[in-house]
Order: sequence, then structure tokens, then C-alpha cells
Amino acid sequence: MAELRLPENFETFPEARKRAFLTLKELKEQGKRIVGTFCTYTPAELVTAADAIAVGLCGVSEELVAPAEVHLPKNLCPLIKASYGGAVSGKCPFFYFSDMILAETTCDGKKKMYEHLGKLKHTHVMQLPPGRYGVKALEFWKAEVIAIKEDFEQFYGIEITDDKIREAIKLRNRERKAVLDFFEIGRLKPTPLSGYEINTVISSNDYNMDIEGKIKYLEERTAELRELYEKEYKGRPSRPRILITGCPTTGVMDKVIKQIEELGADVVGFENCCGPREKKDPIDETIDPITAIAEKYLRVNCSVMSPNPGRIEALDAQIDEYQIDGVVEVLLHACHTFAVEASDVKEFVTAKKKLPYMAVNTDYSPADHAQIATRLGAFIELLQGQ
Ligand code: BJ8
Repeated sequence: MAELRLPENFETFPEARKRAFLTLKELKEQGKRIVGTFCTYTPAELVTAADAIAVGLCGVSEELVAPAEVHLPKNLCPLIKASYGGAVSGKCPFFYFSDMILAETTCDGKKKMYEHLGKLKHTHVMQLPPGRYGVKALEFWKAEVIAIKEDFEQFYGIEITDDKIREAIKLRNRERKAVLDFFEIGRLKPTPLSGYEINTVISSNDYNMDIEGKIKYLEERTAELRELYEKEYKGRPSRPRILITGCPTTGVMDKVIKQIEELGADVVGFENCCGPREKKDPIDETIDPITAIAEKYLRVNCSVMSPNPGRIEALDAQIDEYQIDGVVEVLLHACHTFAVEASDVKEFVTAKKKLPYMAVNTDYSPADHAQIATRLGAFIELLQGQ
């Protein structure tokens, strides 16, 4: 088995979560505002402008699935079940410490789950338009962005000024740039950065409450990796380079991302919400801040939007920019929107880009770990032979 390329002081995702939990407890005791969030469509700038901390509540653990099945059907996406399971069982400290929840109508399962969540805690559900095109979609979504601001103002008894929002946009744009620069280390060939580290760092960011600290860490790590590339990697042969697409991979990081790298390939890019999906697209700092926020988040390329051509465009660009040799699509069980898009993705990758494609249908259970390893092993052998 090949070794993962990880830094000496590498903090695993469970370690980062544990550290974040302790920090969050302290912050809560100091009276800080905490808002639980789920999705890339969430305008984090408004949370920051409310002087609140945003924490990610997406469930990533198999043990949280069973408590959810008391109210939710078995045949539902594991991410939805684990998110609700953590909340209803009291096992998710981030839900416990959140003052309120900022949710969104993305897929059907999530939006119906939020109705249950609303019985546990104040839950503001942003209504996303089903498609992003046309003036009406933007007008509708802009009204929803204003509604979030108003709910924060009422809930916390504060006023959120335009200046506060502008300041938050600038900060979050700097954060975006730092995350994107870190991701783009994956463009180097051979890459000095493990995809497992990328997925871990990005998922841990959901629990990082110190945005300035996060920017500093990412800038330093990016500089370190560039130096490492120049000193040790440049000119060496590359392992097969894989792009991950599809559903978020945090809950299946070990059985997919880690296994790919242990089997002899590099995960160099992510075209999913654990990747640069929205990082490449900063918020316009020159126009009315609410309009800028609404326009930006409506451009997120998620399969819940119909149609969603931006995802294929993003895949096209990433395959070229990251010199990809093969694409692995991760489909969480019962995620209909990504599963339906999968045939177009496969067609695009194999027919247009002339690259091997493989879909991994999975959930959070460890039961298919070995079976996935066998399939990934065969896929990587195919790439190595090309
Ligand atoms: S912007 S990818 S974070 S919705 S929960 S859609 S896996 S069935 S997470 Fe997502 Fe926002 Fe889109 Fe990104 Fe499918 Fe499961 Fe639904 Fe999911």
C-alpha cells in the first residue's frame, strides 16, 4: 500500500471536530452567537455580518443514521439521516450549541427533514428557486436573502447594516482566495498534496470559527507545499491523477479518497462541495451587497438546480486545469439529483474528454469498504496501464 502524503502535524477530521467542539463550548459560554448551517448555498457573509459563528451540521457518521430512522425512512440519503440523527439524539454538539439553524430547500429529502428539525430549534429555511435562470429566479432569491437578514435581526435583536455586510463579503472573499490557492496546489504535477488532506482541511473548515486564523493557516500551508514541490517533486513521475465529482465526500472520505491514494493514485481535484465549487467565484464587492450575495449563490453548480449546465462546464475546466487521468463519481444512496445527472457526467467524461469514469454508489456504512477497494483497485490499474 502506498503511503498518504500528509504533513507531520496532520490533524484528522475527527480530531479537528473534537478540538472545534471544545472551542465552541468556550465561545458559547462567552455568549457568542452560533448559527448551524448545511449547504454551499448558505450566504455565510450574513452570518458573519450578524457577528455570529457559522458551524456545519451535515452528518458524516454512520452511528447517527439509526436515531434518525425513528422519524425518517430508511431509504434516504445518509447525509440527511446522519444530520437529523445527530440533532434528534443530542449527539451532535454543534447542533446543541447552535442558537438557530439556517437551512435551505435544496433536495426534497433535506427540505422535508428540516420540517422535523424545526420542531427542535428555530430553523430558518431559505426557499431556493428550482432553477437559476431568468430575472424572476434572482428576484425571488434576493427576497430570500433579505428574509435571512431580517430573521437574524429579529432573532438576535440586532441591526445588520450594509457596511457590516460589505465588511463580511471582503473577509469571506479573502477566505475563498486562500482556500482556492490551497486547492490549486493539486494542479502541480506530480502533486505534493494529498486529496485526503484537501478533503480533511475543507471539511474541518466547517468547524473553524476563526476565519483570519484559517486564512493564515491556508496561506502558510500553500506556501510550504509550493516549496516542497520545487525541492522534492518537480520532474518526478506522476501517479494517475483523479478528479472526484458528485455528492459531498466527507462521510466517505476514508473508503473512497483515502483508499484511492493508498492504492496508488492521487486525488488532485474535487468537483463537488468538498472542492472549489463556489471558491472560484468571489462576491462582487462593487455593487449593492444584498444583490451581490444573491447573484453569487445562485451561480452554485449543484444538481438540485434544473437545468445545471454549469457543472459540466466546471468539470470540463477542471479536467484540463488539473491534467486529470480519470474521474470517480461519488453517489450517496438515494441522492436522486446527482444520480440522474450521472449519465450525462459519464457521457461527457468518456465521450468528450476520452477519459475513464467510475461511479461509486455508497453510504456511510463500512459494509462495502472491501468491495469499493476491489473496484477502485481495478480502475487504478487501468489508469496505470494507459
Ligand atoms: S450545494 S451538493 S451541500 S445541496 S443531501 S443533494 S447528497 S440527497 S448535499 Fe449538497 Fe448544497 Fe448541493 Fe452542495 Fe444528495 Fe443527500 Fe440531498 Fe445532498
